[in-house]
Amino acid sequence: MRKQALLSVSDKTGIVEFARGLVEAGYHILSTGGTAKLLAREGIDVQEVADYTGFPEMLDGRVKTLNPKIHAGILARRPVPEHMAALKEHGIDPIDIVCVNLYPFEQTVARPDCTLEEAIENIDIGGPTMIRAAAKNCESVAVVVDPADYELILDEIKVQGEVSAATRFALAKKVFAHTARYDGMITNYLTSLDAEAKPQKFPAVLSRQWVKVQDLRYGENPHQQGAFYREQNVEPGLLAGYEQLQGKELSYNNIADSDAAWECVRSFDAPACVIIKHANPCGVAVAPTCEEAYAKAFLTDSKSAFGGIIAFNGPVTRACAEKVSHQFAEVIIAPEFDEGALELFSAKKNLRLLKIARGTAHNDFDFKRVGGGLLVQTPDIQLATEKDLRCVTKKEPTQAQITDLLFAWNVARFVKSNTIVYARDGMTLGVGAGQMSRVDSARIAMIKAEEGGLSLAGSVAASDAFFPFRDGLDVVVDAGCTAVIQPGGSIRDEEVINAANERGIAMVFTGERHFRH
Ligand code: 93A
Repeated sequence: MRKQALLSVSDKTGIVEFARGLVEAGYHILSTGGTAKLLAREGIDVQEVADYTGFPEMLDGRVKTLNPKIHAGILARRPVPEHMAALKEHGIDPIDIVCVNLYPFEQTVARPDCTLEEAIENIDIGGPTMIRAAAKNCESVAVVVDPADYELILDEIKVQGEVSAATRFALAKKVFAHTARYDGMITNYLTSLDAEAKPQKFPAVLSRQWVKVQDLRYGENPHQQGAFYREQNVEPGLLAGYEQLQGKELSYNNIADSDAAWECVRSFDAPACVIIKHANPCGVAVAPTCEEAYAKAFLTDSKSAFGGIIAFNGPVTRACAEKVSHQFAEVIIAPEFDEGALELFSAKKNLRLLKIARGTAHNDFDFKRVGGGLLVQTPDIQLATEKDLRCVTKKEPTQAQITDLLFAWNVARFVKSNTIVYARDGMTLGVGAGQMSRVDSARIAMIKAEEGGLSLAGSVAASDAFFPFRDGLDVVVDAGCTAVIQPGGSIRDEEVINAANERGIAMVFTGERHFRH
C-alpha cells in the first residue's frame, strides 16, 4: 500500500523541502488549496484533498479537510483488521504523516486593526481536528506541527524507513500542548471583548510556554527532582538570562537564592552588595564602590554569610574579588568581572560565577503554586520615595535618617515577613526575618546586631507591615533606634504613634506594605 502524507500549512516555512524529501522516500502527497498550489509550482507531485475526497473546498474554505476519507485515513488502527477492512470497503487509503500548522490566530488578533470577523475566520477548525486525530493515533501516524521537526522526520525515514515510535509519541504530546495553547489564546481574546471589560490584567486562561534550561541534580531536597525553565521571550536582564562563567553546576536552591540576591541588588542605584542565605538577605550595603559595599554587607552577619550567595550591581574588580575570596561563597553574581577578578576566582574551581546583564525589566506576574491551582499577582516593584513619606511624630527625621530609612525600607521588601531591618550609613545592622510575630523579628534583628558587634545607637528601623501593638516599637527603640519607617494602617496606629512620641523618636508612614511570604 502506498504511503501517504497530508500537508496543510499556513506557515509554509520549509514545507517545499519537506514535501520533496517525502516524495523521494516514496510518499504520495495530499494537500489543501494553498499548500498544494505552492508545492505544484515547485514541481512536486501533489494531489489536492478536494480531488481525493471528491468534495470541493466549500464555505469560503471553512470545510476543506473535514471529510471521512481524510479522518478515517488518519484514525484507522493499522493493527486492527476490521479497521483496515473498513477503509478498503470505502476506498480510503491510510494517511501515515499529517503535517499541519494552524491559522495564525495569535498574529491576527495582535494586529491593532483586527476585527472580530477576521479573528473568527482565523479560528482553525479543520487543522486542530486533523492533528488531534493523528496524535490520538500516534500508534501508527506521525504528526508534525513545528517546521523545526521536519528534518528529524526526514532523517528517520531515510535511516529506518519510517518515523520511530518514540518520535511519534513525542510529536503527539506536542500536538495536545499546541492545541491547548491555541484554544487558550482564543478564550483570552474572546474574554477581552466583554462589553465593559477593562483591559484584562489576568487572562481567563493562563497559558504560557516554558522552555527547559536544564535538569537539576535534585530539587529543594535530594529526594525531590528538579528542573529549571525559562519563559519563552523573557526580557533579557532577568536571572533567566545569566551566563555561568565558572564553577559547579547550579542547584535548585542556588538558582532560587541567586534570583533573590539579584532582584535585591539591582534595585539600588548606588554600588551595592547583597549577601543571601536561604532566600533572605543577611547583609546589604551601598557604598561608593562595590568593594566597600561588600565589606559593609559582610559585617552585618558574618556568621550567616558563610556559604552565602553574593550579588553586586556593578563590576567586580580584582580588589573586590580579593576581599570576597576570604569567605566561603556558593555563587557570586555581577554584571561584569574584570580580568583580575576572573583570574583570582579561577583558583576556586567550585565557586559559581554568574554574569547577568543589568536590565530593568521585571516579570509581569509572580506565581505561587497552591494545591491544585496557582496564585498569580503582579510583582512587588512599587517603592516609596522621599515624597511619599508622611511624618506622623512630633520629631521629624533628619536628611541622613531619611536616606537610611529609604535604604532599610527597600531591603525590607526582599526579606521574608515578618521583617524588621535595622540600618545606618547605607548598611544593614541586623535583619529579622520570617517570624510569626513582628516583635520576635525585632528581637532577632537586635541579637544579630549584637553578635556582629554593631551598635544600634542612632540606627533606623524598617518594618515591612504595620506594628499591631506598641510592643514591637518599644523593642526597636530599646535597641537604640531613633527613626522608624512602616506602612501604618493599623487600628492601633494612635497607640504606636503615641509610643513613638513618648520615646522621642521620628516615625514615617509609607502607606504601602511589603509582605513577602
Ligand atoms: O477552515 S478550516 O478550519 N477547515 C478545514 O477543513 C481545514 N483544513 C485545513 N481550516 C482548515 N485547514 C487549515 O488550512 C490548516 O490548519 C492550515 O492552517 C490551512 C492551510 O490552508 P492552505 O493549504 O489552503 O494554505
